[in-house]
Amino acid sequence: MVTIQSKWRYLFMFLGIQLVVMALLSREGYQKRVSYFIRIFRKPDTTGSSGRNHTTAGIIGGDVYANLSHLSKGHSHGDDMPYCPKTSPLIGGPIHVSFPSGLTLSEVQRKNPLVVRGGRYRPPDCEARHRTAIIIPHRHREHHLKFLLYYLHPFLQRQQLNYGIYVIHQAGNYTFNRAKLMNVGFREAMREEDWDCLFFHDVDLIPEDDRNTYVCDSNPKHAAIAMDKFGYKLPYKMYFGGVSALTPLHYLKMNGFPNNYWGWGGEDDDIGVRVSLAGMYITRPSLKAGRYKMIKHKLDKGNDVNPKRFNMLAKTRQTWKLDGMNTVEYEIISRQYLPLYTNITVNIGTEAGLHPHPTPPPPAKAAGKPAADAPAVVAEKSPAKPPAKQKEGHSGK
Ligand code: BGN
Repeated sequence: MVTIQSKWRYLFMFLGIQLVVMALLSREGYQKRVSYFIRIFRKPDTTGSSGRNHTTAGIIGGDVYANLSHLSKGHSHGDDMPYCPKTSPLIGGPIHVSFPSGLTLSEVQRKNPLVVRGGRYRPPDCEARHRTAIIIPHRHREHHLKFLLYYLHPFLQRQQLNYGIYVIHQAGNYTFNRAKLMNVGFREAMREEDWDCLFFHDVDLIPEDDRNTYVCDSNPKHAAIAMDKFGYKLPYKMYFGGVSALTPLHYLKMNGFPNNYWGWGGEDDDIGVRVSLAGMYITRPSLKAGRYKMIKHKLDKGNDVNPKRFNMLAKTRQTWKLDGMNTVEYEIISRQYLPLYTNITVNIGTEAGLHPHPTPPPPAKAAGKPAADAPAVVAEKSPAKPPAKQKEGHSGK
């Protein structure tokens, strides 16, 4: 009888303990759920000045300027400076990216006191292990450039790089040519400094994690692997667009980028194909680190979709050695060493060449009528439909 009673007692005690444990566990779950909902409804910090908060995909992001406040101008770059550590202690992982209205270039300048003329920087307290040039093709995107500079400068400083930012600005109104501008950027940047890595960077892509280090790999690297516009994953296996990193040797081995893709699309795929044709392969950071936010915009004027891109891409195997760094022609119009970047304005000509022949004036005008409405140089515009097959590929070079 006694034993039966004590058995019951133990059973009740056991059930009691179970109940208490269950209550505690459910309370913890409840707290998690409550704090999850509180975070969803909390207004995001648009100034980016405080600790950490959430991006649209739910990843916690910190202020990109947070780790930089203690760096000061005080140090001089002597011979006795130690090398920076292999992994920068300033790296913080996810970065909160937002686009507050009212940001100005002078505000960006104020927040980056250690950046010098031409958009150059070296860590003040150690000798950088890497020298990286950022090449940004550009036209009519001042608004995007301002945000990119706002995020990129501190991002690169956190990585303790010796870096320079080059903006390659296409002069005139002829169709945009992203890849040719990259070739110009490569040559002009290498003329100035012995960079050991070049990052070819779209103006509208903001890196969201500073573990995505802007240094080169032993093979060409595709850095923009997880963009918000593609749901933070690669849109297709061979994608090489947005941001890529090559050493000067990689670049020359693949004869640089193509010069003949005028307008939107295909040039990045051509570059990806060149990588493998030159006997190299594409490396990538992790999906976690290679995250980018794209600044939303409409398709630009002067950058219409290139209807020739399919045919051109089909011929990369035949064309890559004939068109690229070995044939690039351009004229530098100006080179300005601005506080936050080096601005190189360049004439890259048109599909008809660097100095297309002016079309002969129509007979009536030649016979004495003033030709006030005739432009001095008439540039051929790319046709809306792909022309006959033999005209594809090399256009005017
Ligand atoms: C692809 C484009 C790329 C572009 C990506 C992402 C082409 C060539 C088709 C054979 N490629 O479709 O240039 O970066 O989409 O937008 O259009």
